[in-house]
Amino acid sequence: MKVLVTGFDPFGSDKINPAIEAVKKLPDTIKGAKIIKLEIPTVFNKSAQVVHQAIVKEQPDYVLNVGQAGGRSALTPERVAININDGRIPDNDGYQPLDEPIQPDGDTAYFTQLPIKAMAKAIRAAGLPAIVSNTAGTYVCNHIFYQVQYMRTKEFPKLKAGFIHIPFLPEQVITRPNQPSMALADIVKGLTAAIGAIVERDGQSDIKAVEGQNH
Ligand code: PCA
Repeated sequence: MKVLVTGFDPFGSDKINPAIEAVKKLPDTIKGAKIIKLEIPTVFNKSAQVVHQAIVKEQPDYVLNVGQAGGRSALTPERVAININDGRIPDNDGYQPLDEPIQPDGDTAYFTQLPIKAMAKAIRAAGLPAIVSNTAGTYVCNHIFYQVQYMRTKEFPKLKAGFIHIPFLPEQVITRPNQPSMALADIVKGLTAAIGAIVERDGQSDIKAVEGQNH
């Protein structure tokens, strides 16, 4: 089995992105699955081109895109990607779409094929906080999550794909008082546990567990 794991480069005012830092440190195999690691740009559309090329080249069974969610205190597997680009800030190429569909002929939203509840459980079993998230935002993270789902419907029907957001690193919150952070080694440990759950649940549906939220 092969899992393509991507991490974004730094964006906005940050000089570092925990996503690519953690992805680089993942083991080369997890529970027997080969892990392919790829840095992608925090750029609308270009990020999707880079991931598309890698899917064609590597033919992975799974794609897991990883991104920073500053302000979150837990690792958060994402449930749903929505068909909207709405940038709070410009991307790394200076493009700031407002309320544009990602794919005019795409579905309004796609649910992930990943076992997000099993992933959250595995992250907690590794001693780290996890929350199933119901929004990946409207910036490049939701964009890549949506684009990979769209590619799946058009070109790669056997692919299973999804997204996980991760917190800031401690050094990113030195000048951001009262913001949560997580050590890089812990993020790597949590991602490894989450990918382990993906590999273990292959061919099965997600576990039944209470992970819903009122708001
Ligand atoms: N986080 C941003 C884009 C790149 C990243 O790591 C997001 O959540 O959209």
